[in-house]
Amino acid sequence: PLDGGMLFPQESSFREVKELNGLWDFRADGSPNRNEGFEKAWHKRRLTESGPVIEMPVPASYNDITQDPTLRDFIGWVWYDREVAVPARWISNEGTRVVLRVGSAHYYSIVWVNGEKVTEHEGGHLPFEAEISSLIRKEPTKPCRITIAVNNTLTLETLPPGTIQYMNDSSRYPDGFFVQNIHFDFFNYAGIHRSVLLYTTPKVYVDDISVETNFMDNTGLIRYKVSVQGGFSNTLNITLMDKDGHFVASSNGSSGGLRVVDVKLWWPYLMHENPGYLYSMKVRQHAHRHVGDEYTLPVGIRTINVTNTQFLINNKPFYFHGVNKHEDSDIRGRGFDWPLIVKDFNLMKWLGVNSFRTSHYPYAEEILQMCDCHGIVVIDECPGVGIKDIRSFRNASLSHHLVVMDELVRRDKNHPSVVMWSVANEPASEMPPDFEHTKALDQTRPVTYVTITEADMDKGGPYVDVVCVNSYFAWYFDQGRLDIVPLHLENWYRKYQRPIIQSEYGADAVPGLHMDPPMMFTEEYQNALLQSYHDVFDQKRNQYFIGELIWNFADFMTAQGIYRVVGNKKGIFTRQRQPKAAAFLLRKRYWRLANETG
Ligand code: BDP
Repeated sequence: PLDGGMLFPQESSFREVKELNGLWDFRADGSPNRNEGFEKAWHKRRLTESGPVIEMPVPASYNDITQDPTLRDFIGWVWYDREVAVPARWISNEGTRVVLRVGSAHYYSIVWVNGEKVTEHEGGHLPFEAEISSLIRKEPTKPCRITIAVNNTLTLETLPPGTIQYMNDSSRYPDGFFVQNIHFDFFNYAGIHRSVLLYTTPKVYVDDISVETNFMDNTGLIRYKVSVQGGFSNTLNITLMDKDGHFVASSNGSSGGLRVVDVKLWWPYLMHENPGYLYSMKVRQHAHRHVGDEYTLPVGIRTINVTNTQFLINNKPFYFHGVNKHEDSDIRGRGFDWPLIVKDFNLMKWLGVNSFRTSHYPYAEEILQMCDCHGIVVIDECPGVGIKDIRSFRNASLSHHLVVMDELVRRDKNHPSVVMWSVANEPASEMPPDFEHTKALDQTRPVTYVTITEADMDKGGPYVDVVCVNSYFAWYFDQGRLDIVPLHLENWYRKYQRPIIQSEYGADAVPGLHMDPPMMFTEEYQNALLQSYHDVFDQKRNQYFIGELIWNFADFMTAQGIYRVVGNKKGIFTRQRQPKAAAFLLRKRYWRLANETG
């Protein structure tokens, strides 16, 4: 089990947040053994003192920021550093706890403050933090120096996994030549991808909150658990307010229940005229001889249930019509970017999307918060992608996979928008991943994994609550032959007598390429392929078939290869978020589905 909670940093009368985004000093360690930074202890001084630096924006992937191809394709340690002025009141007040938090960095990170190591963390896409109160009080008058070293090397133990192959044949390769082998289809962007923050809490603080919700007739029920750390808390008051700030219910103690009369349920957008209804649960603790603390958690009251044939939200059948996404865009790579996030939400609403899957890793918390508010339903996926080597998965990555699921559930458990966990995408199908662990972590949500189309090989289906299947008929198989689509889909949907989501299907289209009759890579072919799948979906809807998620919302960057023309072009929007013809087809379909399925 993990040590402590991971509540999203929040400002209140008792807490402050200071963003450290902007320009950091940066250097990639290009030394032959990629280890000069540690040998020369770059963290002991400002990075400018150990050699040349460049400016690097945080948050952003570093890969596409410069004109240097070696930085784009760099593998190894990169170093970031900056100084920050810490407010005097944080230092002088011994009752203030100061925490340094990194929203995510890819892949392995080590963090120092004033030359002292404060934490290290394995894995991208999830936050990590360290309390630094005593360190900043050691040298109260000096600015505080933060150094972060990040290594993007993928191994058989990382998620996603990867291997590095050295080419020793000196007649064919220069000295030290190596290639990285990966089995996932997106660029291995690296760097500090989400905000770096300093935040404060009182010494005795609300460390974690968990809620589970239910309802009966008109009464909602919230069961909560609160953990307080740092000392003894005298009293814990819980107050629930509605959207307008009116009092609804209250309770005391570290666990208990709140009854909500005339409950307003959290509904997905398009199912109800008030989608995404959120209550505010204010948790206040009063500690003996210390300042109190307060944290307010948005809470949506809803239930999720899966029957043999249906996915139920608040006991009503829910049909997923949505997209798969990536955190990906020009220049910033996987770096957090508000304009992009808001644009994507606007595009999803324009399309009539009611759901998406966080393919193939956890997305920023701010995105989930927006989904909570807007009533957009999320399938929350862990970075278990590209697991093709069965032996390595069983031995090495499996234990790491469990920790990543722990971290994912800890971070996202309270989001009403998150309705299902996805433990892996297309793992070697002979070796389905461990579902029981995730089930034990969260009994309130179904668990799935995403399988590929070889129907007879799939072994995971029987274990999951919902079967998610990716198919690329008439694309990777039987190229150009749309007439085979119905037969193959039929084989798949017949296999399991349980709810099925078509979790991926699609075709690359190079925007502006036209041909009629349609040929592969044209906008016409993308449309025709989608249409041939839709015809089958429409026949299957209401008999096990509970959803369709297009691959992909937008074009995205990948490694270079003969299958990819500057990235994957299966987007219905370009990487710059302009529509291809398929976006209009989808838009028509999704709004029709919205009217038919409620
Ligand atoms: C699927 C993968 C996805 C790829 C897609 C494709 O899940 O990550 O991008 O194929 O090939 O199998 O476009």
